[in-house]
Amino acid sequence: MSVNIFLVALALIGLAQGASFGQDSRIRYDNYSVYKVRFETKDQKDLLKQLAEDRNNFRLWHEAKNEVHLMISPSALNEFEKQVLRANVSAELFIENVQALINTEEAENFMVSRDGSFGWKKYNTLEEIYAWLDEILAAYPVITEGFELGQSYENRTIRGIKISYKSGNPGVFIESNIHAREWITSATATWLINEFLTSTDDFVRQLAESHDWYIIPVLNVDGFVYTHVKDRMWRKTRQPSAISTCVGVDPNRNYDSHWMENGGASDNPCAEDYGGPAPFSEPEIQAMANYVSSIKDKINVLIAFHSYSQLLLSPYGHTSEEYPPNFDDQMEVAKAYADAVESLPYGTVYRYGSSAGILYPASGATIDWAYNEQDIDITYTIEFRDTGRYGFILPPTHIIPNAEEALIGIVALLDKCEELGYLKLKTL
Ligand code: 0X9
Ligand code: ZN
Ligand code: ZN
Repeated sequence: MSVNIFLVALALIGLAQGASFGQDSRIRYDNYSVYKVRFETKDQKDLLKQLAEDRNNFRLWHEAKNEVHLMISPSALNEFEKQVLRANVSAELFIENVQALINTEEAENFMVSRDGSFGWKKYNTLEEIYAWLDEILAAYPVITEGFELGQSYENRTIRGIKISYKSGNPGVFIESNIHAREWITSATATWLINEFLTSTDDFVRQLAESHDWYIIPVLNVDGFVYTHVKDRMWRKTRQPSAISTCVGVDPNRNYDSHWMENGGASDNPCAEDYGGPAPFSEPEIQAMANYVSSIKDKINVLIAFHSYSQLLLSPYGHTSEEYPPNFDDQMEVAKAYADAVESLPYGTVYRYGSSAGILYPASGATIDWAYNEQDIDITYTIEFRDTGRYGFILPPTHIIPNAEEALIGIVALLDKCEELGYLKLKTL
């Protein structure tokens, strides 16, 4: 009896410690700031990217042709200021304290749901998303079908949903949350699923019913869980490296298409864009590739959701020397999306172009693999809101406006695809 009480007490202490350990062991970003740095020459860019290699103090949030967004630890601010002067570039403070944004986000999530219920006024955990998915599948058994891509490195199931109102529809595939910290992507994907099933708007019903949808709300499940329990700013997968203490691979550099070419990925396991020890080294990406291959004849359009910077990016990622044969069509399609989004009262502006053309070489990405190796002629990366004010920690009040933009954008994109002849059935 007393032994039992002792054991119960021990268990309770263990639980309490576990809980506080879980809390306290979260990686914090107190007084980490984010600067937007504009540059002109390659030397300036190289100097800045070299800074970012000191991973304890600098982290690259975003990179484009003429600017980088750098997160900087408080202790490295002096060094940063020195380098900015030395390189003669201009730096603008965007976020003063990353931890403050994370705290606000956490408080907002908690205020909206103390009970772990699902919704779009907050960001949901993987558990909440999967529980909601189960409800949706149960509520719409005829139109929907759940499927599994496979297991992640940490043995989580990667789940997807197919929505099909009738046979003979063109197929649209949506990949979401391949990058762990890009929470707005799964929030948007789940909102779209809900709209496709419940909306009473004619134009949404028309869109939903005339396409077959294959949607993966969270592809990088391990990384996503890790951003919720440990490090809000995590990007990669969670598979350890055999040659380094650094963990994870950039899953959007891991596909077997021009893998590691042209500096489009790093061979350093500590880098945020590490391509992995081999193509398809990540079980999540192998699973995704197997699934897409198995249904590629049914897929007309593939869209990968990312954040942030409000861009539509088309192939190629591995080179800007060459452009795909249907590049002009892709630009028309992108323009349709951008124009539609801008016409909403929010007035949000999206820019577009090829990935390597307007951003940087990025090889082994989903959309390039789908385009180059799977004969899917319209593939897009969409980088959602915002342009840096909040970056990855976009307040939940943006979820619905962002999702409305995605919806109207996708309507316009698919209308243009239809007009240009991209929605014909591939196998007859
Ligand atoms: O670098 C990436 O993987 C994407 N940007 S993000 O900030 N979300 O990490 C852009 C990928 C676009 N490039 C290709 N599709 N090749
Ligand atoms: Zn090649
Ligand atoms: Zn991304």
